[in-house]
Amino acid sequence: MRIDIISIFPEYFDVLDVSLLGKARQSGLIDMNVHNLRDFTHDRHRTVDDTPYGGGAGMVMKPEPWGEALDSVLGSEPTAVSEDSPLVIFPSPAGDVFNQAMARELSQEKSLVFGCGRYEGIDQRVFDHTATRARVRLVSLGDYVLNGGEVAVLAMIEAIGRLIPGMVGNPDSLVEESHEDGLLEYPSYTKPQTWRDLEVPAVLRSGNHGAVDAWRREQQIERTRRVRPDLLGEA
Ligand code: 6GU
Repeated sequence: MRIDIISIFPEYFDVLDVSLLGKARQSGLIDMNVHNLRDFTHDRHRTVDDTPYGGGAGMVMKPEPWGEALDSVLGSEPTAVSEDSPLVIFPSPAGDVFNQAMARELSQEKSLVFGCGRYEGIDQRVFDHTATRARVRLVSLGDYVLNGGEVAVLAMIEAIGRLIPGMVGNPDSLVEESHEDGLLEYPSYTKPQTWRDLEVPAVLRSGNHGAVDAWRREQQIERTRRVRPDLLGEA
């Protein structure tokens, strides 16, 4: 998968060199390219924002640097938008909420472009123009406000990257985790059997695989009912 990221803080993405994703980059499974939006400005101050038309608080990101940055990533010749067009994702609290199903969907893409906004947002025409030559989605991490899209994109790339075939050592570990079956994960235990007077549940030491599976399922349902009843309808 090719991933391009456009941001005024490319340093945010240095952490993607470590851990599992770092290995995926070294092995060529993920080809990631971070672009500094300010490299697409032409004034001495490398200006990327300006005051909003219509007034109001804060600053808005100017369209010109975004246009040039996206031209450089997508190519500047006009092309018809199709299923095969790159997918450009703009992280935004106004977008569709990111979840495991979306991560799985996005892990199938050949090319993802992330455009990280800051300040009060990006000039609307950047979205409108990009939609004439690529597929465009606004995606939110949840109902709270971050200062910019960078941290949201890090979370999305980690969730997407680990679903790319060849990424996680044991594919079973992907199946048995929270959200994959619409339920939260069951509690896990390892040795020692007693720790600070706390015992590992007897059923897990019984050797009865049917009983273990039933107990785990029950725990998943109970935990989901308690913490995330909204998920139970879907599962
Ligand atoms: Cl994707 N961006 C920003 N700026 N804030 C957010 C978000 C995204 N998701 C939740 N809050």
